[in-house]
Amino acid sequence: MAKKMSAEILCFGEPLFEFNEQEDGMFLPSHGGDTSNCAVAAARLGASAGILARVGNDRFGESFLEFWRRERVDLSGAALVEGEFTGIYFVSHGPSGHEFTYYRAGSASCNWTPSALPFALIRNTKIFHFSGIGLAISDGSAETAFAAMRTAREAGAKISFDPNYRPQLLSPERAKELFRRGLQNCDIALPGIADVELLFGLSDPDEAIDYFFSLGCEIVALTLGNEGAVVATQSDRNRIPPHSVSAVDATGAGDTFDGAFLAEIASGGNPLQCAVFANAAAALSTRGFGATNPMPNRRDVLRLLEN
Ligand code: KDG
Repeated sequence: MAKKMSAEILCFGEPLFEFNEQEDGMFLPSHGGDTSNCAVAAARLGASAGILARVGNDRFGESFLEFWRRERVDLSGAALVEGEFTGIYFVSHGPSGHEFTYYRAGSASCNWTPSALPFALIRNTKIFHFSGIGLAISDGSAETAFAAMRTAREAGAKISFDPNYRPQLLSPERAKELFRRGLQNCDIALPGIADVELLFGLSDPDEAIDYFFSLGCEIVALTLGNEGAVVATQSDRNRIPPHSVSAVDATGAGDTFDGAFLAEIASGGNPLQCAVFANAAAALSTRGFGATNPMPNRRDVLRLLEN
């Protein structure tokens, strides 16, 4: 582990090296993995964000370290593990949007155990973010995610959770059980409506939000795909309309929303301001191929919001 010990937003999960199909049929190499995407989005917008991750000691793992360094993502919680490998995935684009093919079973991230956690780093963070994917890839990763979450919570951090359901990784029954536990322990819920409908059978945004409040969440920012977002606290609920942009690839749009939302929360924004900003950042992130390449910086987001 590196020496520096601080990140206001700390994201736990699996980084996946990405190969994203272009219009010419070639695959563009890049960096993905939902919570890494969230950390990169936040850091690109100027926030103090860090990653809690294990990658293999291979070229993909090294490439992640170089990438995070370039993006100013704090690396104190990143481990390059000897003898293990980094997961990869391919993105192809069909009539119903992007499709993922994974090569990740047994990756370094699947082999997390709670005893490997950097507890001091976790205790220093203001916001701890994790997702359904980190709960889905292995029992060890799920156990470690919950242990990290508990440590952060006991030290006074806000907990943020994005269910991010991937049916290839987990049965709906197990997902419901694990995600409910994630949601019962989070302050900020960042779900997407498609996942909520698939898992909990709720397609109406208001019913979905009421359900998250019943589990104990304080703030819910629900993304609605290309229909914008809804953000709610117990006392306030607002619908945010979509931006019209020429989208080519929505991979990582939800993660960009998460990173932008948390970046704004960390700097003291109220939930509505944060969601308006995040909704614009997410729209901009769909204009190019790849989970992270097209993520905007702060000036891009402000420019879109001014128009
Ligand atoms: O949200 C985009 C992510 O899903 C993508 O980068 C890959 O983390 C990933 C996953 O497990 O699907």
